Amino acid sequence: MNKNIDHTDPAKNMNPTRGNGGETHQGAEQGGKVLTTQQGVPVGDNQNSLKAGSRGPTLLEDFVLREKINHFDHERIPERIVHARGSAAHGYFELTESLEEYTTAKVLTETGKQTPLFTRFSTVAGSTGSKDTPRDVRGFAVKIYTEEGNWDIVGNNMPIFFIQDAIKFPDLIHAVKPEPDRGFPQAASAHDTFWDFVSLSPETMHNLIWLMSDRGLPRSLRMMEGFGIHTYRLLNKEGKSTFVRFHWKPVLGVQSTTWDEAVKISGADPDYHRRDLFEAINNGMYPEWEFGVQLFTEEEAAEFPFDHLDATKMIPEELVPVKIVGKMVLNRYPDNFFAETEQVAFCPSHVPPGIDYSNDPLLQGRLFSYLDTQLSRLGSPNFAQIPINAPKCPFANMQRDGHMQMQVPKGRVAYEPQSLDPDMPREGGKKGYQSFAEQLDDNVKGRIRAESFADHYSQPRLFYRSQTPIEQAHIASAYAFELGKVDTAHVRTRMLGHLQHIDDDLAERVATALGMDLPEPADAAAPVQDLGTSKAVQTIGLSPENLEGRLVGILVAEGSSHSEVKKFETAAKEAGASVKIVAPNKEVTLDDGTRIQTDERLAGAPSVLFDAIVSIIMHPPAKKLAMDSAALDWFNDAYAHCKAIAYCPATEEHILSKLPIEKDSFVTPLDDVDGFIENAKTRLWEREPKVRDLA
Ligand code: HDD
Repeated sequence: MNKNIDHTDPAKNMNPTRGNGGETHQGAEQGGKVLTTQQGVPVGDNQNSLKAGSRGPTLLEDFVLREKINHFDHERIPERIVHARGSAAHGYFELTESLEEYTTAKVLTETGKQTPLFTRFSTVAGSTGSKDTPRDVRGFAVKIYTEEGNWDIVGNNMPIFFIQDAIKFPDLIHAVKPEPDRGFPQAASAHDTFWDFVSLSPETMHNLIWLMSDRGLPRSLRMMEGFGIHTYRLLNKEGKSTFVRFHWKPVLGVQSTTWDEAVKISGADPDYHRRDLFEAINNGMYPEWEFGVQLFTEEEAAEFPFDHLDATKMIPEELVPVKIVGKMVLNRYPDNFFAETEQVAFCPSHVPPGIDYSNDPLLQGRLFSYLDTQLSRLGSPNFAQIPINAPKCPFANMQRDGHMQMQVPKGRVAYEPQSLDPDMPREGGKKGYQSFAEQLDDNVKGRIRAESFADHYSQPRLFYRSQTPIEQAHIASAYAFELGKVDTAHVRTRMLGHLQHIDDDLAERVATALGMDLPEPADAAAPVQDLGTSKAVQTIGLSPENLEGRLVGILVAEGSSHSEVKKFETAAKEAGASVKIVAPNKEVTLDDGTRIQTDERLAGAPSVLFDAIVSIIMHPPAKKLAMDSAALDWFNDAYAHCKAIAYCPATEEHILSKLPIEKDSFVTPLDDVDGFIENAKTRLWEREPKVRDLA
């Protein structure tokens, strides 16, 4: 029979729920804050429920237990229907060049001022608990708390979208989400329903080729471009409108992983991007983007060889250069994931005066959808009162009541116009938000798609032809991989029909990799144009030649040379990289007797987590490591992913000599630190055809 525990004095008692009962509570009596219920009633014992006797039934009377469990049972809210998995950070926006000529929006006219913002990055298809590195579009949503109201730029890391009209969005998403009868695949487009839908919707071809490119596999959230995508309007003092597209350009450049790497990272660290963002900000390496605009007039737009209201078309930078006018810096990780990252509610309909919409039919549909989704996700029209969503400027209106009302409005007046209370808010007339007085044609109502939206292949062609040969090989391999997962032959055939309009070589490579013959080309709704090329759409070409934001892994073991470790660590850090020390054990003693705690054990830190690797090990441990598949994979994968490798003599003798690793210019001995640092800035893409059968 257990001895009864006196729950009224837990500090004095041995606690059976903790260890062997030897510990005592570190509670309020030791000076901490008192734990209370939601009603503020102090809780005496948070370890034991109220029972009738020590082994008797739990009593319904126990309001502490019931309140705690009840709240827990309701902790989850519905996840976002798309973009469920995301990571976010606080920061600021700063304008460097005024756009006063084009807009009245203060955030775009007052230079030098820092305006707070919150940015959430996301994958599209996966659930909230899915991995960070699927092949997918990434959401790039920025909420700027301007002094004239919140401005949400809800964009992606690609400058275009899959569809032209919002009415197709539910079908697109149903097609890419796990198939409804079987519930898989999670966070993947490589399945029949997705390719069935897109192959029947040729407008998807442009976003598809971006998705198949390295842009679908970002190395880090800090190394992605962001795009507002749609054409918006800027309105100036005179009410004149200028069309605009918004851009975010990462200071760290655009960088991606290889597909094989992304697959392995998802096993090694499903939180790869979230952790990277967290660590970068906590280490003071604040991610930064330049903010740019493409500005053009109605007359200029009329000359474009595509329709600027069509969200499946980008405006090549060669046609309208991106003017850099500001920057975004992310400098604070959220304090609480749920309260901020999960509850943040973006709506493209949140714009301050001076920024307005175009008639892009995709944008118009979005203006309805986001507000609607927040009502079901956050449960109340009062979601704007949640701290992360609330404007940071004064706000006042006659909206009242509803679930979770947090405000206590005073007075008898909750309507407008009114003449009883001079302090209540009134409409602002010319000072308020003005919509552009657009002259509408004498249009006929109908479910119509403009003729000017019909060209679905010219821009995918421009994209493909702008890539380096290795990027083209990645694209062809990605189509082959994804279509290889499609069981329905006619869907694959239909896709090959589309690819021929994009580029014959691409179509042939994919058909060969699938072992299929090319069918007749698909019917094209408009003639395919040769729009030239654009370097701005490359990935490899846009990587900066420095080590900023990269991670170098140094493998050590018992007896490793401390001075060599220091040498590489210092050189990598001086070049702007971070360094992690990896060893077979969590702690090791180096050659000078220094005992260090490593950052990672080898078994938990495969080389896919690093941008370049160094091996500094002695002969006895090297011999042992040569029999460890995790160690062999460490070198094999770094080599297969075209990374720089610096090796010591023991590594060479016991490990590299056993592996199919050629000593090319990126596999260098320890004495060439400078060479290693130089190599680590990029990848030896010429190596790739030797290690991978690309399409
Ligand atoms: Fe959307 C979320 C981006 C078209 C309906 N969308 C969502 C998020 C991003 C985008 C980044 C996540 C925001 C966050 O982090 O909370 N969506 C886009 C872009 C689009 C686009 C760039 C095209 C250019 N979306 C689009 C259409 C519809 C939606 C056409 C519906 C007609 N999107 C939603 C949504 C979501 C959403 C269902 C889910 C969660 C949310 O809104 O807040 O309403």
